[in-house]
Amino acid sequence: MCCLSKQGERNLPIGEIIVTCATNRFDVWCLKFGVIWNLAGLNAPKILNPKPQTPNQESMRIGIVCYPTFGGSGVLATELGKALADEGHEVHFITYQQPVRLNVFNANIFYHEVRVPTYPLFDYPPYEVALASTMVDVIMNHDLDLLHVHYAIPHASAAYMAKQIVKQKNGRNIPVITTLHGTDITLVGKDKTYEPVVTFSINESDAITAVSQNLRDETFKSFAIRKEIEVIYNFVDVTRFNKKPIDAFRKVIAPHGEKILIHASNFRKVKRVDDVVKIFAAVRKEMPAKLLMVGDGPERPAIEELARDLGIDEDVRFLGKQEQMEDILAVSDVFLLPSEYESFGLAALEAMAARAVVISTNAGGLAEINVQHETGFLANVGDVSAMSSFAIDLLRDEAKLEIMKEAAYQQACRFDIKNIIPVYEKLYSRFCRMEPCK
Ligand code: GMT
Repeated sequence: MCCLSKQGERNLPIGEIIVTCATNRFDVWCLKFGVIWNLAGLNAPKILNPKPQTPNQESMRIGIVCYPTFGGSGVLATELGKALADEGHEVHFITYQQPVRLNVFNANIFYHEVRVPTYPLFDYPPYEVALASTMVDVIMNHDLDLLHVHYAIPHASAAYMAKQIVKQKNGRNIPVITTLHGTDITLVGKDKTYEPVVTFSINESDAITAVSQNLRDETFKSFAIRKEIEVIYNFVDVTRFNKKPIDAFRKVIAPHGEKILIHASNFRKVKRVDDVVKIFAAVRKEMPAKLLMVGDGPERPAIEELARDLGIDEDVRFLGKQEQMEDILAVSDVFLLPSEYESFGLAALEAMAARAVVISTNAGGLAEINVQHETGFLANVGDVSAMSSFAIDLLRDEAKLEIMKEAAYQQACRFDIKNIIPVYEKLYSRFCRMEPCK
């Protein structure tokens, strides 16, 4: 069985052992019986999957389509796939690039890259056509039981096309599950240019899920959806994020014991990152503090300039895109998320699992996870003054900060991966029964 089928890799069968070498990273990794050897330097083998991977009777072959980037939908889809593989299901990721969180070896995980050939005639290479064709190839050659697509555009319509092709080719009816994540509905999907295709392909999905009650309601408001939309909340692996702070790291960031505030996003307008900087400037006036800015995106240059204009740039650190969020969150006291809209706010949930108190807006589904005055604080969009006051009062009161950190953690536990994966499995098996499951 091969795992990663990315360009530039070689699968070398040696007797019964299959060794896969990937040369697309800094290090050369070799996989041997589920053990990774880092040939570039580390001596000790890293056992990545302690759980036995014996497929259970209900095991399914699941295709997952998502954006492979740092966006919330891609992160969630990847974590879902990894967890399903741990449960013994065979998971096939179909994306144009290896998903950022797909950083482990698991014999049940396969990766299929969507290649989009260019041609001088194409100003816009037809990604959706390439994606649908790759889906057909993977469904037929790996005998998938179902396709689960994350983010409607263009994944739901490409899945519809793939479904029709497979039906015509061999009479199989491959179930398609579409998970709506947020901006595919509230921003991009509503645009007249996309709306007819989005409405059609959502309606043609065998099952539709939304990541919050708010997103479900917004979808019914904006699109003529004829089917039920099930709410399956975002989840977090609490054991991964519940980490002890690394003292040395905290000292580097805040050498004099300053409070640490943090924001993480893709720095798009919808995140209102300027409000993060304004809130921090107000806090900074009252006490020594540091702000960590994780992520990158179009608003970053303007935000760096704003920090300089407000005279707080010395206390603001832009860390760029980071994979080890659990270590960064572990040293943080307050997570700021003043978004214009969040269907759910996965970044806030991860922060809560790491015991950071979330100060956010009450937009979208944020109030479904962040409980006012209990696990964190919420204010109207743009109410910088309220969010600043919440932060200042909290950071001045050490006892209250500790109580709220614990409450944030307890709330995150309700969204633990262990509680949500069985919900997806149940949904899959319902649709799997449309035709015999392997
Ligand atoms: O805006 C982002 O952070 C990216 C975006 C995505 O679709 O990749 O995130 C959306 O999906 C996440 C996972 O379901 C949600 O937790 C985010 O709230 C949602 N973002 C927005 O609604 C703006």
